[in-house]
Amino acid sequence: MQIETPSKKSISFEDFKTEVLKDYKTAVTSRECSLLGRREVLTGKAKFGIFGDGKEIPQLALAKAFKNGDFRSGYYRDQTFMMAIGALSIENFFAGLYADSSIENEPMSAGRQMGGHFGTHSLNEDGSWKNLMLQKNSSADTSPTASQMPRLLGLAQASKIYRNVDGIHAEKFSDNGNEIAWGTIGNASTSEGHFWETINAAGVLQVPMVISVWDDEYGISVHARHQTTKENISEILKGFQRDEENKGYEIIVVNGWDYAALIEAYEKAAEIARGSHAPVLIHVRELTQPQGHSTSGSQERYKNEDRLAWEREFDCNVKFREWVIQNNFSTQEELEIIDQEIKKQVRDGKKAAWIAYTQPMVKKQKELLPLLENAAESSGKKDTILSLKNELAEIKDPIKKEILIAARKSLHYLIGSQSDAKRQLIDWIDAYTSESQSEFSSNLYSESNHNALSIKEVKPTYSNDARGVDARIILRDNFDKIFETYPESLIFGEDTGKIGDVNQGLEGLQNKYGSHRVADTGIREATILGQGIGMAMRGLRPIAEIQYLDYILYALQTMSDDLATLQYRTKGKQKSPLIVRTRGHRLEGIWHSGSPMGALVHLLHGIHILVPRNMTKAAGFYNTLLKGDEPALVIECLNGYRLKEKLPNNFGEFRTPIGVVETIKEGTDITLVSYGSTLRLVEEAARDLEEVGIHAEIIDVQSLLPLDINKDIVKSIEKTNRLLVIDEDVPGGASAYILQNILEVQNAYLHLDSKPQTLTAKEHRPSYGTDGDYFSKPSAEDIFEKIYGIMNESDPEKYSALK
Ligand SMILES: Cc1ncc(C[n+]2csc(CCOP(=O)(O)OP(=O)(O)O)c2C)c(N)n1
Ligand SMILES: [Mg+2]
Repeated sequence: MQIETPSKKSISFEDFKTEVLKDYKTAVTSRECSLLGRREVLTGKAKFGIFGDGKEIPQLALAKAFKNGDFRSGYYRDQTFMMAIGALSIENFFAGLYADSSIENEPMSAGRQMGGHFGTHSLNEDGSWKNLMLQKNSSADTSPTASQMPRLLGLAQASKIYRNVDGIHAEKFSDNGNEIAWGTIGNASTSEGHFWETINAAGVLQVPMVISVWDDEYGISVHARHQTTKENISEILKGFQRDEENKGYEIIVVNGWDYAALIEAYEKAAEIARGSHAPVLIHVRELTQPQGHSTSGSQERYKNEDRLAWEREFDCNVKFREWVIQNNFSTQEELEIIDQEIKKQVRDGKKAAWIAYTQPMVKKQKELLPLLENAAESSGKKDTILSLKNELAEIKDPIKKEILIAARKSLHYLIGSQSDAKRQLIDWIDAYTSESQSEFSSNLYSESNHNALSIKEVKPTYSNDARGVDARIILRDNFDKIFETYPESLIFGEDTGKIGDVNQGLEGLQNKYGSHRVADTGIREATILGQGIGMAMRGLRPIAEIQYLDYILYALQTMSDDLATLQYRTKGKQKSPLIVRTRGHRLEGIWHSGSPMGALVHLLHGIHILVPRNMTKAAGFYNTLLKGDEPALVIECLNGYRLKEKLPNNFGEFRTPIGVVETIKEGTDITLVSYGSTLRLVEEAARDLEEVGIHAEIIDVQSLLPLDINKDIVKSIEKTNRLLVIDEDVPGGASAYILQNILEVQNAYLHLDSKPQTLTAKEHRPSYGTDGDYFSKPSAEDIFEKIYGIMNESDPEKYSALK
C-alpha cells in the first residue's frame, strides 16, 4: 500500500512505518539518557546536567530535513537531533556528562565543555579540512544564550557566496550553495540583542538560514511574560514575513508535540531555504521540560500544578507514542517491549562510558601505589606517605586530581631525601602531569603545519625609483592582489563596499571583484563578526571589517566567547581562520582614538592580535594570515593612511612575521618598547634624546598576541640595562602585560640597573581636539622627559636634572 507521508512523499506504508519506529526509538533513547543522566548528577558521578528532554520530537523532524553539507548552530537542548544524525551515541552522551577528556570517547569537546554542548569534526588530524559535503555538520556550541546566532548568519551566508561567486574550489564545502544553516534557540534567549541583530541581517542578506525557536514558555524560572512582547515570538516577528513585493522571512508556527505537522513544517522550510535562499523562522510551541531546566534547582518552585499537569499531558514523547498507536504503526505491547530494550541499551551504554572514562585512571592509580610505597622507605615521614597511599588505594574510581594530589603531596615528605625511588616518583609525576595538562590546555591556537607562527617572513621589495605614496594605496594594491590570488577571500563591513572603506584602502575593488566579495553591511558589529566566523568555518577566507577599534566592543562577546575559543573548545576539531580588520589608536576624541589593547589581549587569547606601525606592515600581516589557518585581529593606525610610505613591488607576497619584534633604532642606554601609532612619537623623542647624548634602542613589538616569541627584548636589555614600555592604553593595560612578559617570561630583571617602567595614556578616555590628545595620551615631550628622568636618576652627574 502506498501512502502519503506528512512531507507529501509517496512511499509504502511499511517503509514509512520503519521510519516512524526508528524515530520512536531515537526519541525514547534520548529521553532515557536524560533521565539516567540526571541520576548520574544526583549521585555525584557527574557535576552538572542539562538535557534535551521535552524537545525530542521537533528535533527528529529537523534531522529529516537536514542534508549532508548542512550546518547546525544551536544550543544545549539538541541531543536528540545529534543522535538522529548519528553524531552522538549513548556512550558519547555519558562521556560528555562525566567530562571524559578523551576525544575518542567524548567527540564533542573532549570534556572541555559541559554536556549538552555539541559539535562535529570538520578537521582531520593534521588540521586540514574534511570533506564537509560527506557529513552532517554541527558548529560547536557555546553557553552564552544567543551566542550561536551571529555564527549562524555566517554559516548560512557561505552558501550564498558559493552560489554567487565563481572560481572557488568548493568541492569540500558546497554544492552550488544548496546547504542550509539550521539554528536552534530557546524562547527566552530570543530576548537577547544577538537574536534580533541576526534576524534582521539574515532578512537583508537573504541567506538560507532556518531558525527554530524551541518554546517551552520559560527561561529557567522566568516566564514568557517577562521575556517576550505579547509572549509570542512569531506574532511579533510578523513584520518580517515576506510577501509578493518584499523579500523577508517565511514564518511557520507549529506545535512541538505534533510529529506529522513538524515533518511537514521542516520539509517546507528546507525547500524554501535551499531553493530561494530565503530565511525561515519556525516557532515550535507547546514544548515542555519534564525534568525542569537543569540539574540545579527544581521547577516545582516556579511552575504551578496546572502547568505541571499540562506538561505531563503534552510531553512530546507521550503525544508521539499515542500517535504511533492511533495510526497503527505499532501497538501498546510492542512499544513496551521496545521501551524495555532501550532502557537496557542506555544502562549498558552508560556503564560502558563509565568504564572507558575511569579505566585509564584506575591504571594510573595502580601504577602509582608501589611507587609511593617504595619512596616512603627513604622518608623520615614514612607513615604519612603510606597513609596518603592507602587513602588513594581506597578510592574506587579515582580522578586525575586525586591521583596527583597523593603523588605530589608525598613529595613534601621527601624533601631532603635522595633515593632512586624518589627519582622514579618524580619522573612519574612529571610525565603524568604533562600528558594530562596537554589534555586540558592544547589547541588554543592551531597546531597544524599552517599555524600562523610557522609562516615565514618575506620582506617587501622596492624598485630603485620607488615613490612615496599615501599609505592607504599600499593597502589597496595589496588587497587587490589578495582578491586576485584567493578566490575564496572576501571583505565586508560598514562602508567597505561602494566607497572602499572610510579611508579608501579598498578603493575601486568592489567594481573589480563584485558586491559579494567587497560588500557593505548594516551597522551591526556582532553579526559582522558572526558572518566572518561562520563563513570561515565553511572554507572561505573572510575579512570582517570593524570600522573603528572603539566599536569592537559590540563584537567583543562574539570574538571572545566564540571565535577565540573555537579551536580550544573542540580540541582542534573545528577552525575559523577569520581575519578581523580594524583601525584605531590615535585620531580624535573619545570614540575615535581608543586603544584598549590590554582589554582585548585579556579577552582574546586564542586570536592573534597584531598592531602594525604602518600600512606596509599591516599589508604584510594580511599576506601572512592568508597563508595560515588561524583567526587574527589586525589594527591599522587610524592616523597613518595619509602618511607617505615607499611603494613596494611585491604585493601579495611580502609577509610580516607574527610574534616577532623588530628593532627599529639601535641604541645603548635604554630599551624602549612600543607599538602602533605611539611609535612615531617614540622615534621623535629618541631623535631629541640623541641631541642630549642619550642613545635609546627602540623595539616595535608588532604583535601583542603572541608577544616576542623569540625573547628578543631581553637581548636588548642585556645591552642597555634599562627599560621603558610606552603605549596609549590606560595605565596597567597592555603596557603592564608587556612588562610582565619581559620581566617574568624573559627574566629581564637580571639585567636591569633602573626600575622598569611604563608610560601610558591617562586613565580617562582621550579627549577631543589636538590639546585633548596632548593632555590625554603620551606626547613626544612626555616620552623625552620620562626617559631623561630615568637617565638622570641613574647618573645625575652626566645627566643633570631637567627641572
Ligand atoms: C548570556 C547568558 N545569560 C544567562 C545565561 C544563563 N542561562 C542559561 S540557560 C538560560 C535560560 C534560557 O532559556 P531558553 O532560551 O528559553 O531555553 P530553554 O533552556 O528554556 O530551552 C539562562 C538564563 C547564559 N547561559 N547566558
Ligand atoms: Mg525556554
